Amino acid sequence: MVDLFRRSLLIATGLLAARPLLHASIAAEIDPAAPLVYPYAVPPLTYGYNANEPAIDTLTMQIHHDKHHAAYVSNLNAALKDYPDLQTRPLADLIARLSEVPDAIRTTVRNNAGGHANHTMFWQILGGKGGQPDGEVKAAIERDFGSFDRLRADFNQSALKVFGSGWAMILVDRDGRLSLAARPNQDSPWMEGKAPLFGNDLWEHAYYLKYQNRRADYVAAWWSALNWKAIAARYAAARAATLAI
Ligand code: MN3
Repeated sequence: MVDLFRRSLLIATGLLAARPLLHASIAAEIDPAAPLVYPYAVPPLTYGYNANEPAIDTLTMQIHHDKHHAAYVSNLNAALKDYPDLQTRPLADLIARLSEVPDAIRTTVRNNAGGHANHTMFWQILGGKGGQPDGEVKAAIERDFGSFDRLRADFNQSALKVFGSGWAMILVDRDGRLSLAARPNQDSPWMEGKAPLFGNDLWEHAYYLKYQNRRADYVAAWWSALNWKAIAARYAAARAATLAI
């Protein structure tokens, strides 16, 4: 059944033909303070599709980045096409002021702008080798959670409690304080004016090809692909109130 599912998914997404493992245009570096503006675009990965192996398999990365994220971006751009006033708002501002988005497109913007925000963050904080944070992030974790092991255990427990699709995240406030949060669907903490430091995508599309129903295995393995340098850059941007998404 899994093979059939995998094959039909490959055909449906046009990935059956062999594809190179590396993205055609890998960005040199991440600027966590660069605002996302209309027309929105899927940010290129700063690492290869295979960089998160074995925690996240190459095919999942290809479909997730090139198809799922691209769909959020395409839907968002289409929704905003006839709303020039909204087009001038950077993404974090757009979703922080959802009440100002007309009824006709508000749900579409919530889901797809949230999806764009969440996935942009997600690609930024992956592509690393896991391990443990150091410097200011390590100090903040030890102050607010007691230890890195405690944060990881609490985060994983929160991730397993998310019913259906959603996200587990660590938020960071202006004072650098960290807190654990979970959000359903593609809701983003920016919708409440809160900044995500890092988070994990718990939609089945993020792990089903490799893990099927074993979300706990995915959640445990995911830490080995984290890029603590990128997370430290996000932390510094949050402290400077320049974190863009
Ligand atoms: Mn996703």
